[in-house]
Amino acid sequence: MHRLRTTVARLRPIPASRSVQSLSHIRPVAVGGALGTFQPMRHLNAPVAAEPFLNGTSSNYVEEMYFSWLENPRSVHKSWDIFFRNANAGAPPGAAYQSPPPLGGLAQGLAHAKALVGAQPNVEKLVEDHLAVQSLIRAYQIRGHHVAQLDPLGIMASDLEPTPSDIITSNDKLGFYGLDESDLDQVFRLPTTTFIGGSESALPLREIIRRLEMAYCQHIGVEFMFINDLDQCQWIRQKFERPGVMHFTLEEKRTLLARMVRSTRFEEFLQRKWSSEKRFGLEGCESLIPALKTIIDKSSASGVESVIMGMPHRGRLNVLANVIRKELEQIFCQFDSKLEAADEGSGDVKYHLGTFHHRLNRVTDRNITLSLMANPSHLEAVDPVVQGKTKAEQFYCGDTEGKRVMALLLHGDAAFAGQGIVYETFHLSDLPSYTTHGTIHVVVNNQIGFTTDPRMARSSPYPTDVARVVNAPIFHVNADDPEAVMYVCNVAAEWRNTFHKDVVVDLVCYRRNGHNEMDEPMFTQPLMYKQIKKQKGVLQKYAEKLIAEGAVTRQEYEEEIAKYNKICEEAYARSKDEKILHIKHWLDSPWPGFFTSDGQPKSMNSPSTGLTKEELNHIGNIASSVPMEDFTIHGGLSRILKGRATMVSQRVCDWALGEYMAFGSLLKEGTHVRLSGQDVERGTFSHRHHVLHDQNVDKRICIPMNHISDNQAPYTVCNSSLSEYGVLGFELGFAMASPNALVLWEAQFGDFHNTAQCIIDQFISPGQAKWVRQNGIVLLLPHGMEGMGPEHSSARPERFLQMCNDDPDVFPKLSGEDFAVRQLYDCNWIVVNCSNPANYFHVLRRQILQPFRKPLIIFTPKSLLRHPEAKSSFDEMLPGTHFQRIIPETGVASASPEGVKRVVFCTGKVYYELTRERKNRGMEATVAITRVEQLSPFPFDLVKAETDRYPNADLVWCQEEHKNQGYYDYVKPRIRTTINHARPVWYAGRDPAAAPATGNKQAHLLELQRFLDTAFNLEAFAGQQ
Ligand SMILES: Cc1ncc(C[n+]2csc(CCOP(=O)(O)OP(=O)(O)O)c2C)c(N)n1
Ligand SMILES: [Mg+2]
Repeated sequence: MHRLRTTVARLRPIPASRSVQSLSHIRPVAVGGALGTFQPMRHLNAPVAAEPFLNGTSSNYVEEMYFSWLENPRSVHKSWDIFFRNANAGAPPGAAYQSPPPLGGLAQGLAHAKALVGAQPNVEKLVEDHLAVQSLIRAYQIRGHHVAQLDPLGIMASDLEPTPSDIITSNDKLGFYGLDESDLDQVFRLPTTTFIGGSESALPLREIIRRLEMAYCQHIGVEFMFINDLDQCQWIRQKFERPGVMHFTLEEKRTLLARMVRSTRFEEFLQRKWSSEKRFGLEGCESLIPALKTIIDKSSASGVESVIMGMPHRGRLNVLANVIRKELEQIFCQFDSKLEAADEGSGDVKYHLGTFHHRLNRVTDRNITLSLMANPSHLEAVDPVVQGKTKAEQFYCGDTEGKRVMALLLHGDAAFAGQGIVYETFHLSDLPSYTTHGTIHVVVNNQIGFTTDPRMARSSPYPTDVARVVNAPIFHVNADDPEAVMYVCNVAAEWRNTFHKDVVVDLVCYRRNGHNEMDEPMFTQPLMYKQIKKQKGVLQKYAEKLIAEGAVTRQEYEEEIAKYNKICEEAYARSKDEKILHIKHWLDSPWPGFFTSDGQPKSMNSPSTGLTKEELNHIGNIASSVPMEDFTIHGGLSRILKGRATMVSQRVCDWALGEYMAFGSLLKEGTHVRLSGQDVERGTFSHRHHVLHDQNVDKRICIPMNHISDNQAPYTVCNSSLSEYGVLGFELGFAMASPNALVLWEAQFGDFHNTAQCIIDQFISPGQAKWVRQNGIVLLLPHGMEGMGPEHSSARPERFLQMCNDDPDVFPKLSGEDFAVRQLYDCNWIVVNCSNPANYFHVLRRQILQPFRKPLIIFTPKSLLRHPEAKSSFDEMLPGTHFQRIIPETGVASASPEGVKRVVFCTGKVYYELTRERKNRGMEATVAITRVEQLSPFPFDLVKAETDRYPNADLVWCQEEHKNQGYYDYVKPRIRTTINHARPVWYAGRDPAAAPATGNKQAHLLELQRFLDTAFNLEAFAGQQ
């Protein structure tokens, strides 16, 4: 391990260091053979010595006071508190003691104390020495991990900062505390903040140091003293300090060896059979397998029934084989390049696929489900997805404390330190709507990232420092000591089970080969790899240890190896029979009952998404009320609710009410709805107000949506942390767990989605193609050119449209009534821009009522939220109504289509600008305006109907976005294909630009007017080709 610097401040043992400071006569002494080391002389005139009352014989009493004070300053009398405080703060001689306030009964006790302390001459040394030993113990607890032997290669020292001076690596270091060798046999009372004594309450200094070394400086380095909770610190101390904690039964050792055999021999088998295939082997960190198995066993024993795992490439196949217990032949046949793909979709490489396995845990005899999530190459991107899926599983089984479902995340050292998503995910760990009640993180710390050394890859001492932000304990362990690994994994699992908080196991190991099996590591890490070549394998080392101990015979060991080789060979033979590669076998999140047995949708119908007027009224009334007694809402909100009530009585909806109708009805029908994102509870634009706050009682809230009906599904609406990558990933994971939930993530403004680009590009857009796994997540992306400047304007529709998989050049076969549903079924995601609340309502409901799941991208409005014309009548939401992929012209122009000179196609808010302009110009009869509400999959059939309807019109695409942005590049070729290239498709919109919008309001309005002029100037394109 290489460390650039250590940020932890040096702990000063207060009285001793004080005495060092106040001592000018330092003389060189030779201690423990360290000749010439400067040692402070024992200083008997330390501040405490000058206190007149400290000259008695009552050492026990003073000690008692002192230790009580250390534990809890309030447990001793104020006068002692002041005294110890002053002494610790370095009060000058004689000044530490202050007279106590005259306090009745206590005064008596003090008088007694004074009488006692007045009698002992060397009490000041005693106090000083105990303070020194206390500091020494604390130093080991804080910094023992600095000197622990964590690196199997033993090369970490090359980059280490000097060993901390307060850890006793040689006797001369005792001087730091004002102690010397003669103190080694002196017996010291142990403070309550250590457990090294076991049943002893006092130990000789020599033994104290030995036990501290055993606890903190062997193959385990415990980093935990930054945790602010005393109980948690005490818990960890006793787990590592108690003498004899690292004891394993014969059975445990033999199981551990068998697991090491599997882990090691699996990689060897792959290497033998496919020596030129990349597999990102685990060699150098084989103890990862027993580590994970230990965590799973221990968690299973404490009631965990489902473990959801995410991990990168390193050792993934091994984890699939030996932890998840994926059939070996399924893994081996992935290496056969001649296998045909059986499923739709493009598939993925073998070290990205996920899987799901339900089995009996043999150690605990309990059933357990293990799933490994599929993931892209993008390191750590899967972290929040795992969290979201874990949360969802907890939610569906009512596991409010994480006792039954848990997340287990694996990391590489370089990625853990380097990728910001790790930090973003940690910050979700304790948020009420996002916590999974503790994740166990395991870092495969092979001290390298591809070809890059840690000293070039991070600025923190450890790759795990990021975990400190959430007070997660970090257990560093030398991965060449499988028993130490097993021990920390047991403790990690117990920690999670006890405190339900995150914990990190840092497996310090090495990478025996290059980054993959084809890479030559000597190009870049010659010395490290010279050392690695000399390194005996961990299995061999451990087997020799157990054979020497008599825990296992050589013959038994060899039989274990032969047994596993046979298992592999047999599976290999079976894998040869596989002719077809079923990606379906690699599903990580099956949705039982949702599809037919062969994975098809149960129907190809999309039922009406309308509601009865009674339902609309009922939900509308809930949306306009405060369904809780004695609940005072803000006056402004009362007005908003009153406005909603008026709308309901007038049978119209604005945007917020349309959304309410969609969510409320789905909840009533038993579908869970979860809306997450920054400030979604109120809504960025203050239109939603799904959470009402009592103006008189702190934190008292009311969520009317949860008062729709008695047996409704629960509604979750949650303001998120300020992270897009983390939160969108989380919601995607949540949506994976079940198809029976409407899961929505809303961006504050649409353009902020790009900090979550990786989730969009790697999971949402291609997820089904790569992993045959559908997902119905909804992205709400506020979008619109409203003069707000280059940011906050564009949700970048062009990017989403560019990733749609429908062919611009092929006019689809329209046969069959289910064309629209089939089109949805075939697409990778759905992109819509609704121009009215009814259509928004329908598309949200369609998302659940359709017989399959696809991601849905919705560009949502800002100013339209309050636009008087952007309202819908209840009539547009009644039974029989449905989402309109296109809203055709219904005005004067449509009545006499032959007279129409131009059809303007558009989408979203610009429709209202176009209709206003048309009215101003009196062109209702000559210009038809058609709204394309579903951009993708492109409604070829309906666009054709529109273009056929207006044979004498020219065709214009109008958008408020710049020409190189927005929708133009997507719709133009598709409209052209629709009309068989018979007519041009003209453009009216902003000119191409680098930024999405101008920062100048004046320029914004000018641009708007200019493109509206173009849209309504029937001569604008005359003479153009
Ligand atoms: C986000 C991202 N950036 C870059 C890469 C390319 N890459 C693949 S593995 C790797 C090194 C990873 O090092 P580490 O996390 O220590 O894992 P190891 O391979 O050492 O197990 C890199 C840079 C990637 N996969 N993902
Ligand atoms: Mg690494």
